[in-house]
Amino acid sequence: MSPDLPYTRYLAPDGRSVVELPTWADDFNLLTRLYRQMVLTRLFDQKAVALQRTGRIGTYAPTLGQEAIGVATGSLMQADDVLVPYYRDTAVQLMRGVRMEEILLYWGGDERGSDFVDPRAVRDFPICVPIATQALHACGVATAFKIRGEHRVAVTTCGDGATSKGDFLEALNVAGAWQLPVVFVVNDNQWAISVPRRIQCGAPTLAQKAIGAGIHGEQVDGNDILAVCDRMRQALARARHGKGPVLLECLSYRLGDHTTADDATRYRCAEEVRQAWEEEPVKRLRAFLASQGVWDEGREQALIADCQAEVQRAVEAFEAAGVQPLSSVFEHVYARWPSALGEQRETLEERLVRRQGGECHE
Ligand SMILES: Cc1ncc(C[n+]2csc(CCOP(=O)(O)OP(=O)(O)O)c2C)c(N)n1
Ligand SMILES: [Mg+2]
Repeated sequence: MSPDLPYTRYLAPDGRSVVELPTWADDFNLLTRLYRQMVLTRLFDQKAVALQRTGRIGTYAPTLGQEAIGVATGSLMQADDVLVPYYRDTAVQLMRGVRMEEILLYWGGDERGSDFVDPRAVRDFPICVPIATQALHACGVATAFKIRGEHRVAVTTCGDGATSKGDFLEALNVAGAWQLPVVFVVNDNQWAISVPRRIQCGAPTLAQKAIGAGIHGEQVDGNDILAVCDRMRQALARARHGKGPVLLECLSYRLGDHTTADDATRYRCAEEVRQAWEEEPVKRLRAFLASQGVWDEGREQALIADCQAEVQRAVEAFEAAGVQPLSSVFEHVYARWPSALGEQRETLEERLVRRQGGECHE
């Protein structure tokens, strides 16, 4: 059964408006800034995949096709809100001020990549890989905001597959029971690795999972940044002003492989992917901006060159960071040292001393 939940779309895949646009959509400075950020995210994403292919970082989860969701979310959160992200969140992390070199360090297996420098991101959580557990962490953060009487929001993201997990449903439940200032952004990109959305869950929408928890849920076209911004703005305002949590299901498509360790051609057909490319978010906003006379090929080329230079600078900063000493594997794990770990560290130090040149990088 499908309850009558709202679904919002402003722009068709060709960039034409399908309903009257919100008034803020006249702000072309804002829209071109959002567009720049989407292009920057995509170029960075391509570079991250290339760095994995050449062995300079480990596994990476591409964000290709999810740029509108993350850029919209990041553009509307306030600096003192807290982001509790998952692993396909390059777009929103960049909006929060996480540096590209930090993202590369993280995927290169270096803890310094989760030690964000930018003040906007400093209280944000690191990427969460265990599926859906971050939804509960976000409820913990939101509970603290509520107890302290602060008008801040915890924003947490996850995929469609994550909504099948107990952790997600428990998080919705506690958010509803305690009316927490939390927004759940579900990136419904149609696939959970090789499992398609239609066999993940019997409900016609994922947004309706909110109903059982007594919270507000709705769907939005996740390829339409105007729609995501509009609904995200409402969701944040609602949560911030004590009116309860929101589940925003953003319908999108994972255009890339699940991660660089995956080959999606083994389980989904080329025609489906070709159709999904017709809907993709970057082209859609570009077509809208062009139709309004504020974008053209010259601006596009200049933007790409500018973003590529920014990505290149980040790659250089990443490479200049060097490799951490081996002993760093012991750091930041325990406040008080378990004795077994102390022995392991001593053994490592002895071995390093025995090797010529002292500290080595294996
Ligand atoms: C607790 C847990 N179980 C299983 C996995 C393995 N795993 C990694 S990604 C993934 C699929 C997640 O799909 P979805 O939630 O739709 O997010 P997407 O990757 O599509 O963005 C699974 C099962 C994991 N990381 N954590
Ligand atoms: Mg998915």
